[in-house]
Amino acid sequence: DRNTENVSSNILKDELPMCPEVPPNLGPMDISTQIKVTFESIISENLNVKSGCWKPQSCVAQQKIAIIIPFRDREQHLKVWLYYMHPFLQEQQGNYCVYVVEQTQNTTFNRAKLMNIGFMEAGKDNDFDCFIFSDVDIIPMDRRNLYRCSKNPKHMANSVDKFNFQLPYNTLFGGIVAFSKQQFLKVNGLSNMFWGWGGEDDELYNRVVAAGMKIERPAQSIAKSKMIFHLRDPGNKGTGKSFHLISKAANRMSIDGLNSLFYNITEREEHMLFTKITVQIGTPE
Ligand code: UDH
Repeated sequence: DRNTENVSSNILKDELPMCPEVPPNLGPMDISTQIKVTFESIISENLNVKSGCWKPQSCVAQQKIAIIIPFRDREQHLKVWLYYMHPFLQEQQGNYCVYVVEQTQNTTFNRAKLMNIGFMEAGKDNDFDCFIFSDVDIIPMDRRNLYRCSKNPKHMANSVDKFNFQLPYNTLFGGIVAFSKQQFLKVNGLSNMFWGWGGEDDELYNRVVAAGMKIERPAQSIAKSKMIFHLRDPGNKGTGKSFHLISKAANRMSIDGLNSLFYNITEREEHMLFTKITVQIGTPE
């Protein structure tokens, strides 16, 4: 009967071991950012992914991870990302869901706001422990670069081909960052005030420091990643006005961020390979 069924499935669950902290057999991989793939072909190779989510069957993952991608009009990049990242995250035995947060057309892009929205919306679906915010155009080249949260916020794009695999400056905190739920709440998310390209990542770095945390980075030898070549998108011009905002991060942190976030969801799509949340986020004041 149903009761016995429940009991036996609980026993089965209890018997699963925890997944190891470092999954076995990880190493470098070959990637080409120029591949042409279709959603159909990616789905056919990832039949166990449902609404962008997957978890290991042989062990219990230590963290529940939401991957958040700020997005607009980069479908080709998204396909390349999904093609490589679903198998990558599965090799790492991650319990994860992918969220694509799409800004509606015709307004200036605001990457930080989309990241905040991803955090809020994913948090309504599940009790995620860990949030990894990734640009759609960065693909790691080594599976040892673990998509996991750590004791401190983690910057994971510290060795990108575009910058000759070097860190261009010490406080760089862009591309891919990982925050536990508590860490992200502690900095009140990102500022909502950065419209157009640049600055929001530097401001986030200052928030982390102002909140008394340090940042971590993986060893550069395993953090190598490729950026898909592209030109600056229309609607994402740098304003050059961010310097003042960046330097005053500590003062604004408590009033500008998750607790001052307004948006309007216009669509939610449960794609096999991701959940897409389309939002109106307004325009610069
Ligand atoms: N993004 C979009 N659509 C846009 C703008 C940005 O999806 O229209 C997202 C996407 O996830 C992207 C991220 O925001 O990866 C960061 O934006 P970006 O790729 O423009 O910024 P990045 O600093 O690149 O990575 C700047 C390259 C400018 C090209 C200059 C060529 N010399």
